[in-house]
Amino acid sequence: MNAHLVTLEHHLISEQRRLGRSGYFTGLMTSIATAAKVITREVRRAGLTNVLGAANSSNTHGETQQKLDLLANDLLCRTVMHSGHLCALASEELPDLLPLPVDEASTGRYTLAFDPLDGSSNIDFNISVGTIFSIHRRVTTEGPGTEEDLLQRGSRQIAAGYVVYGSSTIFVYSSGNGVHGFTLDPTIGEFILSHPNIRTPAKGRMYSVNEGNRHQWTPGVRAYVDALRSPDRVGGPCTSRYVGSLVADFHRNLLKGGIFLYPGDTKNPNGKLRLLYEAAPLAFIAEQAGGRASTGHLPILELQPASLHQRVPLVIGSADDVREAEWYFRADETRRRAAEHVPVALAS
Ligand code: P6P
Repeated sequence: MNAHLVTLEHHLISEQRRLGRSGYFTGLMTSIATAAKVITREVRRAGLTNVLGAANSSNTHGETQQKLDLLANDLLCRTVMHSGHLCALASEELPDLLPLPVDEASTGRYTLAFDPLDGSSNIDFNISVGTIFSIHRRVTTEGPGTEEDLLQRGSRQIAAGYVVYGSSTIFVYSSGNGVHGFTLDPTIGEFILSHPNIRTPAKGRMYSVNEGNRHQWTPGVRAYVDALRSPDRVGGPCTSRYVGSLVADFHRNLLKGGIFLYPGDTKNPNGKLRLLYEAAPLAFIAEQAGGRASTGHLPILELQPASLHQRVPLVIGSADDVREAEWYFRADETRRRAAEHVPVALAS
């Protein structure tokens, strides 16, 4: 029996009071939660309305956009862009910054970057999808926000979170004071605190990677995954779980323990996932929950973004598992430097 009912709004206001924050941040988060409720409705009805399947368009990455991608993007943009809290906004579905009304963009204190519907290619098959978002405080002091306000290190996020549209809709966020999960009660339209203070286990028994890319992996990645699968591993071989929907894989590993990898490989050295609105917000959540997130070599939260849609390799989840992966990946770095005749001992 739930001792007392804590809604997302109540939690945000408590955080606001505790941190002595303005209501602007609370207002922005409430707008995101409202969009998540509407996206939930559209995802749940997708098979009954004409929103399944691909739109006849592709995004800046050349990926075919799904109708629900565009709908979710439009919902999020319309919900937050008139909130008065944003100076700049970026979306996976938009090639550049979304121009905001000048008066809003000039006074807005925050930036928002999001992937409106991650994993959307799975929608037609009723597989979980998700929304991922990242919030920074603006750095420019006047006028509409610019890319400079968005291209900040993940360690400077003031909040990040995701929504997973699965068997239920769960809103997970952190504003730097732990990670908290809220389950949508559709009968009252409220997100109710269901996962307070999420802590991810130091080590898990599950790994998530697309093993179809094995032929492109570097030796270190291959050696690590082989170690996970080995019958000689302490505790026996790990279990492979790969949904193909980042938020679903990440959320399961966050709660149960485990590791998600989308490494760079010989075909895509920077992997597939985007830094600004996928890797950085999930890294913030992972590390707030006691986990770890890196490229396999460098901490995700310390990377300085160079562009809105920059891709990065991602190794994220239980801290001990990520450290073990980094140890194997370091062999790749050693080989690379040896090939460049840079003695590792002398390298930075
Ligand atoms: P692959 C979905 O398209 C996505 O961006 C993530 O949600 C998911 O983890 C990944 O791509 C799956 O990519 O190449 O394994 O199909």
